[in-house]
Amino acid sequence: ETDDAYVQRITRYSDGTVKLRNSNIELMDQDILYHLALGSESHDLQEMFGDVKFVCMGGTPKRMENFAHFIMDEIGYKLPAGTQLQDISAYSYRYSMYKVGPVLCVSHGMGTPSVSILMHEMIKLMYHAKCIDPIFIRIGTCGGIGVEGGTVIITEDALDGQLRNSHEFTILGETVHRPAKLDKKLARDLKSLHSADDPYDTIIGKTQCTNDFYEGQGRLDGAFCEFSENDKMAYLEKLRDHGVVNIEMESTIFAALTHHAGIKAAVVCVAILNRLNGDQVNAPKEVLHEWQQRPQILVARYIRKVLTRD
Ligand code: R2B
Ligand code: URA
Repeated sequence: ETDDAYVQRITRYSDGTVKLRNSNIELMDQDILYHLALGSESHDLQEMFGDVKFVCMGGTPKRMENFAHFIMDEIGYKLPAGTQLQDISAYSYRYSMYKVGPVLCVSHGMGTPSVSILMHEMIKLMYHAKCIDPIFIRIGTCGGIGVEGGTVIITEDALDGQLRNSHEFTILGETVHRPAKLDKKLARDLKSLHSADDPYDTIIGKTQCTNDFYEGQGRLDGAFCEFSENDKMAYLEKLRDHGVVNIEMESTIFAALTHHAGIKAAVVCVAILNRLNGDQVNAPKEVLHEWQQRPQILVARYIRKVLTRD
């Protein structure tokens, strides 16, 4: 049995619903998803979320609210008469979550700890709600390496700060690595939905995930910098020669936890600058806004395609 077949076997019931790799949860009389402001006893999670097929995550609450409105138009979903789109996790004051039929749109904040907490609770939500084979997609921003601003980048492999294709956890004081694997076919399917009419490129490549935006990404413009511009350029060129096309801050944890849960996942980011040309994000806000719609457009095409096929 391959590693992937093993993960599939232990993470799915025979009807395709999500099975947890933690038997403690089924023994508890209730499970509080604290950072989502939801609970397995306080809410009928199956009724609320049982039809979810796609979980789309991105950094900011506003972007995910916009995406929710956008995907509603794209899939032609109508909210029940007299209702409005509402932030389901508003009272967590942590993350925000919008549901548009089979699509859940959730903000994940910045960096590994924020995404890690959310992923635990989202995976448990999929379990409590008895969702069938959900797909998780991160739509984000990134710094390109030798890639122009506005380019859409689909992650093929997520690498950590030391270029390892895994995420390093510290659990009970011990170091544990879990593979940061994403679904290769999902990445190809997404790439195939780039249109020849799109006035920008959509590429697949390796993504480096760091724990910081400034020194951790080799920037010269943080509050501190103890390396030279030559050191920085040599490092970025080393990344590029290794096949790294972008840097962001969530891909390894996102890939590691979805893979561990047997959930198909993809990361689609837009480059908001080319790091070989500088460090500051100086594109006008209208331009940045338009760029950030590009991953959403690609993911909407994918969701539409799957929904019309099924
Ligand atoms: C991309 O953008 C954020 C930093 O500006 C971070 O969350 C990321 O991965
Ligand atoms: N997000 C990052 O993490 N880095 C960048 O350079 C841009 C966006």
